[in-house]
Amino acid sequence: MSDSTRLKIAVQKKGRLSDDSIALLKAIGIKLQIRDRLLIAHSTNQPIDLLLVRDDDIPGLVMDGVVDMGFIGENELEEKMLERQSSNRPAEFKTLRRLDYGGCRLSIAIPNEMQYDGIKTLNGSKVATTYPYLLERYFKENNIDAQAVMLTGSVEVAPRAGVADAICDLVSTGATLEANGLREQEVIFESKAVLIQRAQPLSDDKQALINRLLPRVDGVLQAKE
Ligand code: PRT
Ligand code: ZN
Repeated sequence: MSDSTRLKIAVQKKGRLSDDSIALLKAIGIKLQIRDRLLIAHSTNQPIDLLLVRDDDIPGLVMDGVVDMGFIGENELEEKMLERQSSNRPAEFKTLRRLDYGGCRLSIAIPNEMQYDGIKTLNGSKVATTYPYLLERYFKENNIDAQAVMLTGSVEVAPRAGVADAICDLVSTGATLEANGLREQEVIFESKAVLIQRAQPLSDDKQALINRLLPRVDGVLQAKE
């Protein structure tokens, strides 16, 4: 059994958010011993345990109250929230802080040779994406009648493979789009990493610990400005 008195924080195990999230926890004075391949890491100086998981799992863990806090990209968080809302599953959380890393945008990109005359060009098209709920919301808001095609990987090759006409994927430098003969056309969502807390109330001790940690997070963010 896990110790329910210890604050549980979900962090991406391996990926773009891992190093910065763990560095932030260390910078606010949490000593951690992280051993490869283990799902859990205990702090040696605070009643805190880290749960090291895939980023896709973090919104659900927080929304189900399985962990108390999580570090996650807003793109993934918003997508999972829409997905859960559509099936009436718990989708609540509190955003504690927007962080200074993990920045990217979710954009629609089209093959270089494709004519583009505004978003209405997308009517009747298939758009490959890992974020169908965000994309469908965008279509709806803009009265576009297009189809989101779900792909969990290699989204950028979908037009060349004949699977879709366009793509909707995360962009940071734009190098991936360029390497695949695609050009960015519409930004549909801007994202950064955020620190979130579960919506369900915590014990007084846990909430007091979070309230002590947040000013330190602010201090670290300000020092980097
Ligand atoms: O294994 P796990 O599921 O945990 O990891 P993952 O592969 O799903 O996620 P990961 O580590 O790639 O990304 C985690 C989070 O980092 C994302 O959800 C975003 O919030 C954030 N982030 C920031 C990015 C990028 N920048 C980014 N550039 N996530 C992905 N990319 C990819 C993008 O999908 C595309 O393939 O990088 C490529 C584009 O980059 P540029 O620089 O060529 O434009
Ligand atoms: Zn993922």
